[in-house]
This record gives sequence, C-alpha cells and structure tokens, in this order.
Amino acid sequence: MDWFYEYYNGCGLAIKIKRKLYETKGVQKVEIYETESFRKMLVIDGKIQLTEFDEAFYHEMLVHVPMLSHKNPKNVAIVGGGDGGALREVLKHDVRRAVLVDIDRNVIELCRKFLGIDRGAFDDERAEVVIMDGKEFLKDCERFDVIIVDSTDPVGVSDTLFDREFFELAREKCDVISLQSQSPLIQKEYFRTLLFNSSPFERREVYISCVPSYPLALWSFIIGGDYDFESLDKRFERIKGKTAHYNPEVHRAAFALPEWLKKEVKECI
Ligand code: SPD
Repeated sequence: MDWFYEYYNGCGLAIKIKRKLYETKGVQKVEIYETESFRKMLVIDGKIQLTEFDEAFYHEMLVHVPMLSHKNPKNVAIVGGGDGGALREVLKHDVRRAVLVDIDRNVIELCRKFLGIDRGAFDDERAEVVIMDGKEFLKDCERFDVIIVDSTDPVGVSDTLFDREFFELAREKCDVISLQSQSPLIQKEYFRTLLFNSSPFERREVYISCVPSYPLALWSFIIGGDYDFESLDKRFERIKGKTAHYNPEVHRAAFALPEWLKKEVKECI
C-alpha cells in the first residue's frame, strides 16, 4: 500500500491509499483514490479537494450558512464545485433553480462516475450545468439570490475567482455570497487576499469549520452581502433531518473567532 502526501509550508498530511481509481490530465490533473481511513478522495492538481469521510463538514457549512441566512433563496449559482457536493446540499432547499458553473467538464464526469457524492443531484430537474470560467459567467448572467464559490486553491484555473473584479461582478449579481477562503493558519496570504478582494461586499464576515483532510484541519469561509441570522432556528425547519453536520448552533458557533484570527480579519476588513 502507498501513501498520498500533501505538503504546505513545511508540514503536511499523509493519507494511506488502497488504490487509485482514476487519473486524467485535461484542464486540471484529476485523481480519485480509495483510501484506508477517509474512504474515497478527490485530488485536483495535487491538492486534496474532498474525502468522503469529511466532505459534509465542508459542503454543509459552505452551503447552509448562506442559504439559511437569506430569507427565501430560490435561484442559486455555484461557481466551481464540479464534484457535486455543494449542488447536493443546495438542492435540499426549496430552490427553483441551481446553476453549477465549472470550467472543467472532466471533474464533473469523473466525480459522477467514480465518486458519486452528488447523490443524483446532477439529474435533478432544478439543476443546470454550465461549463465555463466563473468570472466570464458573471459578466452576462441573471441575478441570483445566493452565489456559492466552491473553488480549488487559488492557483491555476481558479485564480480568476479570487480577484477583485470577480467580487465586483458578484456584488451586482447576488444578495448573499459565500466562499471558501483557505486555511487562515497556514495559507495566510490566500486568506488575506480573499478578505481584501471581497471588499465590494462591504458587509462580510469570516466563519470557520474543522475539515480534517484540509491543511491543518482549520478551514475558513467568508459570507458577504445582505445576510441575517435572525430566524435561523425557524429557517432550519426547511432542511431539518437532512444534514450530517450543520445545525443552527454550529452555524452561530462558527462565527466565534479566536483572538488571533479576529486580529487577522480586522487588519484586512
Ligand atoms: N486545499 C483544499 C481546498 C479545498 C477547497 N475546495 C474544495 C472543493 C470541494 N467541493
């Protein structure tokens, strides 16, 4: 048996591999593994994107925090997220339309075939897939209630999703946005850049979740726009019983930041 290693700034994570299920190189290098303790794992351009063991910790926080912070989200766009995990979570809500915009058709096809975490979401009649760059999509799309940015690390094809222009366009096109903002511990540059560049959303906050297969397990997200947490318990009734990780207590607690992180955020906002 072999090991998969992901290194970041002088440390790393090792995951024992049972076998490689698939590997391909197109727009991005996509690998899918069967691991010993994290079940199946998706790796893009050498970086772990998800494992079956803990993907709910990530996708549910990325999706339900903004969805339940909006009074009635009906039209939703997901930028990235070709694995289908975020789409699956969005479709737990009473939405009319969920548009997934991903630049890499390979990710969608391989994940549907070898991973299956979308659990049928791509076949849902409310789901629509657009293959194109997310920033280009925003230049000419309708307005959405919520936009969710489920990107890979900000290197390679997804770096257009992290610049100021992306957020200027997004501000015009949604009430509420959420995005993954990397490790605030060991990827401070990415984290700070995202906090700075998301300033078109004048009102924005950082929240955190534990995702064991991501660098140092502490992961950050940003919510921005016209969000409110007033009726969380009532709104949670819409999806109660359908989540493995998210609940309103976890939602509120995710915004309680330690002093060092509050300081980081204050310097950037
Ligand atoms: N290095 C980890 C970055 C993970 C962010 N994207 C995850 C995509 C899963 N849908």
